[in-house]
Amino acid sequence: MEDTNHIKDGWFFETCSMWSGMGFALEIEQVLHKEKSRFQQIEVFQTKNYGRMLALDGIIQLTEFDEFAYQEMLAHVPLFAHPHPETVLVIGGGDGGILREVGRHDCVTHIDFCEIDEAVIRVSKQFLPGLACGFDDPRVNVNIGDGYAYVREKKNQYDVIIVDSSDPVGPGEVLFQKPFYQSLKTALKPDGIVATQGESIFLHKECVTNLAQITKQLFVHQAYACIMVPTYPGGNIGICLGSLGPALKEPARKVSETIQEQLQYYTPRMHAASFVLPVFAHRMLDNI
Ligand code: SPM
Repeated sequence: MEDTNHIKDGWFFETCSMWSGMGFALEIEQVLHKEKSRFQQIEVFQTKNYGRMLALDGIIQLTEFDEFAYQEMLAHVPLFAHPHPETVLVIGGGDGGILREVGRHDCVTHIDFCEIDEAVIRVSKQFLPGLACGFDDPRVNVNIGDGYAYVREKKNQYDVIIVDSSDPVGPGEVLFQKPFYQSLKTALKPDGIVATQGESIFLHKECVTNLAQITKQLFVHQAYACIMVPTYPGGNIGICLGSLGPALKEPARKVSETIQEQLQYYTPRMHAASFVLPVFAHRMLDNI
């Protein structure tokens, strides 16, 4: 098997300063693709038991085994919390998984998409067709460039904005800061909702608290939802949500049978349940 920095004896090892002292490993059968784009190291592996896996700069972005949990929740929680979403912006997520989920909503008429690294889209189209099918939707308008620069030009345009970012190390750092959230707010319509990749309530307390503070300052409603994802560090990841109008913690629309039968994680009960947090999290987030 080809040698990469993160592979030893047929295992991929993920370590990161963001969850220092802890690591995660997946047994690998084959390196399917490896390239250095302008922005990052992109790798696709065939794992032994978890399908294909996409890693950026050595950090697992998704496995075919559990990607549905993250994509469904990051897309459907804000989209079902909104009573009638028509225009949607997706920033990041070059694999196309979030687009695939947004596309399930017939009421959505236009989806702007902005990804900084065209190579992630190209590689995903080649190796992850089950996610990259999101790009086949004629409502999707693809822009390659910096998401922050893109959204800064927009005013009063979107019902829902979804930010599927990598972690706040390197280029992604700006997406976890207040000026970016200010731009998201400006880009939303008066009753719009924003949902962003919100890291782990266990592992990234400072980051989660900071996002909660920012969204509390800028939005009418703010909330943090938890998602179980076995192949993310600690087995969980969160969504940070801000709303200028609708309440966030219950769906505002009926989930049609047609959509429900396509899903593997999201249900109206799971929507509400994802906001039920352990008591340490309430102590962290309730009075900031
Ligand atoms: N569409 C899938 C892209 C995934 N984007 C988020 C990846 C986060 C990876 N880091 C997880 C660390 C969790 N604390």
